[in-house]
Amino acid sequence: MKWDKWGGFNFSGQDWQPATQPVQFTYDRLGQHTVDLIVMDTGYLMDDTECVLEVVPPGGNNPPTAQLVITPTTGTITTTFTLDVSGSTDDHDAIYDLSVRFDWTDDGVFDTSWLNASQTYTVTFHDMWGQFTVRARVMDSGGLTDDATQTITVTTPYRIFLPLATKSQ
Ligand SMILES: [Ca+2]
Ligand SMILES: [Ca+2]
Repeated sequence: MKWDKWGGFNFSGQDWQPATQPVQFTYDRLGQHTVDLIVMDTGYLMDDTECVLEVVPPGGNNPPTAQLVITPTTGTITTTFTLDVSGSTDDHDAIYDLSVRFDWTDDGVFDTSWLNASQTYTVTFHDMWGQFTVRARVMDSGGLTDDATQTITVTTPYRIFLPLATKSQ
């Protein structure tokens, strides 16, 4: 039996130990950690499994406070908007331990995967214009979240003429 407390299925350098022997791990990082286990029988057949544990600070984990800054707040369909959530805070996690995902038009469907909150991201609205609410969801290492939104205005650099049908009487 071998254990990997960091969840990488990396058992190198470990000796097989009897399955009856308990093991103890100490973590120096808060948050969720995956623990892997591989078991071998006397016939050298193996199986593995994993589970997730969470290390919480004394007093428990509190959700982060999300902050979203978009520059500029008004642009055209060729404008590159820069999104910055690095002002978000958490009681125990540093900014690079926080994750963020964006819903560009606040339609309830997030448009990105989880990204590192310490970096800035950009978006361009090529084929949509109007006023949008951009939603950023910030998640701490314990899986707790907070949302921040900002409204931006995207205009077309040219006028749109809708086809006009007149009905003859
Ligand atoms: Ca927290
Ligand atoms: Ca969306």
